[in-house]
Amino acid sequence: MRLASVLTPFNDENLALAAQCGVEDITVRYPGPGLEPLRSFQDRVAARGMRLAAVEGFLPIEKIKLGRDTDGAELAELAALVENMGRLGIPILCTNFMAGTDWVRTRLDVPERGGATVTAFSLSEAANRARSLNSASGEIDGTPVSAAELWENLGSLLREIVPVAEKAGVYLAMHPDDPPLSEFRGKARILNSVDAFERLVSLVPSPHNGVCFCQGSFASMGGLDIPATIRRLGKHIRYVHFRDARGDGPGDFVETFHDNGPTDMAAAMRAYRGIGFDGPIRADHVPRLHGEDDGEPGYTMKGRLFAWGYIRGLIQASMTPTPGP
Ligand SMILES: [Mn+2]
Repeated sequence: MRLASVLTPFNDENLALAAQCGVEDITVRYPGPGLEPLRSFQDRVAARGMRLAAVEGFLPIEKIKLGRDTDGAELAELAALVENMGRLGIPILCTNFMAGTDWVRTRLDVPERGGATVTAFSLSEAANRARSLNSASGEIDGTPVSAAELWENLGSLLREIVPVAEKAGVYLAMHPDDPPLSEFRGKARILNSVDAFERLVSLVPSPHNGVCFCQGSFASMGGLDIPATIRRLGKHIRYVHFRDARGDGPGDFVETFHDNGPTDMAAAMRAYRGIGFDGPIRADHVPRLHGEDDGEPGYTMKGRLFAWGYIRGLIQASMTPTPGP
């Protein structure tokens, strides 16, 4: 397993901090069309002795999700991205299939340990206060879409893009809906359960049609045994977002420090090792710490420093067999 991170902002200071703290793999948000923007990121990451391992976020697939890519422009751009990643040896493209939003929260300032703040979601508050974070479009448009339509659009996409990914040597990793609701503001959500992920990988069976195991999103589905779920999805897991959430299911949860939630994170790490997972495991959303009041919720840097150390410790501990009684 390789300790991974996104850097926000992606700059020389944060690249240096990552390299110093033992981060091995870096994720970048989609920088736009063409080989050169990716190559430029890759060169800066490689100069610090790390690997550019994944692209995620801001992908050109918003029309595809809604079945409106009538001229195929988005599909062509996505295929070009996959091919360029293949040329550069960037192994993982993390996608999601949330239509009209990216991740959504209703609060951005819930107190966690020592006054650090985290994000939370409450369905009862969502009518007025929902904010879509990290969204390419920014706004939640009002066009309804059904689950059947989304599955159809997803199947169409995978039938086109999985062969491109196979040829390029790139692994697609689908992120769960966050929150993993069945519907949000008139738009169905379909990647909201373990069954849904088994359906996803069966649509176009291939090692290149895989799963991003966003542990916090699975935790907020409610009632799941996380290590058992990791074992159930097993070989399909290509990429891990490591975090935790506390609450009563997808309509009411709050994020936590990586070491302060309900999930047995050490057991989760042993489960990844047990399934033979050897890919990037990325520190996902982090609390906002003292002095970071203006930072992007979930994506400030001080909490990430803490998360890197904690995750690196768990990775190393997972290599050692648990002593017997
Ligand atoms: Mn995630």
